[in-house]
Amino acid sequence: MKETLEKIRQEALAKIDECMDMDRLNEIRVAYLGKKGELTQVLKNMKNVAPEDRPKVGQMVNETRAALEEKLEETKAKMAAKLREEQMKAEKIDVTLPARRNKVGHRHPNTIALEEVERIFIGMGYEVVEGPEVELDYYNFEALNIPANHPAKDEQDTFYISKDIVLRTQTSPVQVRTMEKQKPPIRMIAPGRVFRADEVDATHSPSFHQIEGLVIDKNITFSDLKGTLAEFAKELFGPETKVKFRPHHFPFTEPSAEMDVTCFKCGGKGCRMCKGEGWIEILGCGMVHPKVLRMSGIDPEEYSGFAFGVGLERIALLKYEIDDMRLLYENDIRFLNQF
Ligand code: 2U9
Repeated sequence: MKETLEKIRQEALAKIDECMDMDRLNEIRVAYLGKKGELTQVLKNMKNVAPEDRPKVGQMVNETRAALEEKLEETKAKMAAKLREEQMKAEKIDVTLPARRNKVGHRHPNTIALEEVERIFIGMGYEVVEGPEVELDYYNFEALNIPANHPAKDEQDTFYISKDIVLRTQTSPVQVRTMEKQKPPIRMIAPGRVFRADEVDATHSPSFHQIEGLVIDKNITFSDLKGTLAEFAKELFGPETKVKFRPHHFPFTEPSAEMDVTCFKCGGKGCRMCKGEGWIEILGCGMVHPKVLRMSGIDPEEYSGFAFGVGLERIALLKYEIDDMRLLYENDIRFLNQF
């Protein structure tokens, strides 16, 4: 028996020594230590061994098994280390390769224009306030003196979510909400996305941006409006810029006006930019209607105020001499890179 076990041991160790890969190593393990393996067979034949010899034979089998297991483990570890070494060599990283250049994005023309307008008004002591894009019909129309039968409320112009809820068509609801919450003095601008059921063309989009402003205090007059907006125009288009006000009508302001600025390209002489006019229309404005003040809980006998509204895209198109609004929404990197 001793010789048989020694033979098995020598044979198995020799095979392990010759073994070149993991699969073969596993085959050897099964052939000797597996259920039907040679060493296991020896144990099964124990019944043929004289009872007094059994403990001794059992011990010898165990020693052989331990020796084989140790050798198998050792060989397996060596193989794994070799494999890893080969892998490391194959995957060597060339740290001298230049890194890919990081593409840094930059601000959209709308964002540049918005930050410029915000800078100007913050400098004059205004707060920047935002509000919901999905609005109650009340805040978007009713509270701004736009009655039920007004053409602006037509489904042709407004996206309705339900009878009482709309996608805001102007940022004015933000001012109304502020007036309800806050006692005057109020000095604020409300920038944000607005929605109108317009077909897309070079100057229209169903979703665009506005910046509206509101000032409410005691003794605010049209002179405050003119002075403020003239200063704004100078800051935005240059110190030579002059302004002119033409009478207009808005339901939420009375009196109302539109403001033109002298063309910043030709200085007012007339050019392609201003279509030969010398003037460019830039915003709408007016003194807040007493009914609008009263509806939001502000006494028009005690307070007065002015408001204005300007299209952000209009400013971006003018300032950066872009001739088609659609370019602002396509996000073509060749276009955006220019600003
Ligand atoms: C309150 C009271 C009055 C906001 C105003 C305009 C005039 C105006 C247009 C400019 C171009 C909209 O984007 S546009 O089409 N806006 O002309 N907006 S006065 O008046 C308000 C706002 C809020 C409580």
